[in-house]
Amino acid sequence: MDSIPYKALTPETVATRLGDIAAVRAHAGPPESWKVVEVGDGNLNLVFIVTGAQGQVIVKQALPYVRLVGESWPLPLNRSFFEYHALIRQAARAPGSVPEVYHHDEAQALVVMEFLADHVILRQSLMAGTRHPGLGAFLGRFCAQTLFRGSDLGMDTAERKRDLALFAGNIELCDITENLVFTDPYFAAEMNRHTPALDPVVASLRADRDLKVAAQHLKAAFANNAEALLHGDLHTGSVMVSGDRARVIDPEFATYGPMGFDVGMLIANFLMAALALPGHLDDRAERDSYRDWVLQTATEMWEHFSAEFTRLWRTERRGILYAASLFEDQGDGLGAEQARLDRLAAIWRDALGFCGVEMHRRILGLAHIAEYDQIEDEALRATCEARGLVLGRALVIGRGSIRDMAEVTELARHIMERDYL
Ligand code: SR1
Ligand code: MG
Repeated sequence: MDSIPYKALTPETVATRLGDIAAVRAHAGPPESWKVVEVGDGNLNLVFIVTGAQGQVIVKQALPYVRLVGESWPLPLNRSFFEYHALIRQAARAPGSVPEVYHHDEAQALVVMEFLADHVILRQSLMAGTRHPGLGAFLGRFCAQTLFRGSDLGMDTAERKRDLALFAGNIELCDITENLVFTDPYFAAEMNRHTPALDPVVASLRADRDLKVAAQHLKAAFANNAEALLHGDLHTGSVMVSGDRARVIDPEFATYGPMGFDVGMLIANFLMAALALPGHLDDRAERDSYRDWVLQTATEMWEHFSAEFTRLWRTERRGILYAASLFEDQGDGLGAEQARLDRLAAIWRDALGFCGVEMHRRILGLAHIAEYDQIEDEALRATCEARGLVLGRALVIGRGSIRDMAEVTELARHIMERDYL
């Protein structure tokens, strides 16, 4: 397919167009046996499940526009190239945490990858009240391993500069994040939407000078601080789960940015899942118990991130920064520990800020989340969303003084008991 110009696949054309690719046949069997369905429910791409005599594969193909909006919003196909490069780096840095890639076709903007049998999108699971043992640990380790090993702490200067240049090409997807996450929620941008009953809270947020300034400081950090290769869109729709197994998918927004971005986005999506539970679980006792599990999972995510980051700092710090020749080699292990704590504190502070703006944009911007959108009772939805807006603001503004996840979850529990409309 490399030689022909890009053409979007359909279920009917997948077998003809991919049937000769050995890597695909090896996993799905002969194309005559394939059954193909398109299952993409994300904002951007086509996703096909190919079921053949020998097994199943996923074919993900970029469309030349934003699927959520339509052809009026063109989007470059090269996001598939960045997704492929991010996936192979994540597989090397956090083995077993992402689907295996079988084939990439740059011209056709597609990646053929492992089908994750029995897995569902975590966001769906969080609405259904399903527990996944070890999820926080998995996500914390994934973040620490991909972010540490994809940064100046783990990479030498040549590898790092080359990679930074490569991912600098993911321009339009960065532009989406810069606008949709950090700017649009804070004014009446054209594509924004929100539940009408939120109007008074929205007006007060948009008139909140400190919040707007803070959101722009966070945008500056996202745009200027190329600290590590990020997943770039690490919400609970980018995680698939089955019992105690999990994988991270969809890194097409990959870019170099601040480590706290991935971590903060994950925390935000767990907090919103907890805040939206009154719309999904009717039984009070069941809901409270599940809320505790969700908040505990977010807490464990941060704790495992922090512990794994610490382990990597002590055992794999062979990159450009904080050279052992300045610290351990001089008998100054304490200096290295001081530097580590400073770096973790900076990541934590950033993460809280990114967490807050992610909560705002999922309620006020273009791209909402199912946990809120699927609450049919509009008054209840507005009540849950208003709590999200209030918590988001508290995290952005309080990011310099909130010390740990215990304080975050305490704040969340306090806000959950109140009505802001
Ligand atoms: C126009 S794309 C909107 C959102 O969908 C993606 O999943 C990202 O989260 C992006 O911000
Ligand atoms: Mg996605």
